[in-house]
Amino acid sequence: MAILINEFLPNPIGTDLGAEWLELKSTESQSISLAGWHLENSSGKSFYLSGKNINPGENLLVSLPKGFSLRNSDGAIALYDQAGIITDKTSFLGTAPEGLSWSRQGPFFAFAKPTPGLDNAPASFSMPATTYGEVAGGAGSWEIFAIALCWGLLVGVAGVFLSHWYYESKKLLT
Ligand SMILES: [Ca+2]
Repeated sequence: MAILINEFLPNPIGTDLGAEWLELKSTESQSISLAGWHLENSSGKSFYLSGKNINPGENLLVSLPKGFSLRNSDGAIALYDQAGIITDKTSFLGTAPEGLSWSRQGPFFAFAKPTPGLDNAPASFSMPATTYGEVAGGAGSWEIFAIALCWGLLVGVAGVFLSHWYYESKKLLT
C-alpha cells in the first residue's frame, strides 16, 4: 500500500519549461489527501502537492510549474509524505529521449510512450536505470544485479590472478 511515482516526462518535445509533468499512482484502498506531501527534484527543490487527493488505483497527473524543472540527463525525483518521510524515489542515467517518459514497468522503470493519467505503455527504449522500491534506501533489482555483476567480475579477476600466480610459482619451482 503506497503512493508511488509512476511516470514523469523530463524532456518533452519542444520547450521543456512548463510542459513537464509527473504521474502518481495509488495502491491504497482509500482516498489519500496529499496535503503536505512534496516532490523533490535533482536540484533539491521542493514542489508541494497541497490541495490534491488521490483515489485508490488512480493515475494522478501533476503538471509541473516552470519553477520546478526536471533534468534531462541523470534525472532523479523523490516523493515525501506529510511527515517529510521519503516514500518513493526513481532516477535514470544518461539523457532522456525527447518525448518519452520515464515510466514504471512493474518493479523497473524504462522510457516509454507517455500515458499521462492512464496506465503505462510498455517500454519502448531501455537504458541503465536505478530504481527504488516503496521504502527509501531499499536496493532495487538493478542495484542487486550490479552488485552481483561486480562480485562476479571480482571473483573472475581474482581467479585469473590466482591461476597466473600458481602458474608463475610452479614455473619458479620447476
Ligand atoms: Ca501513465
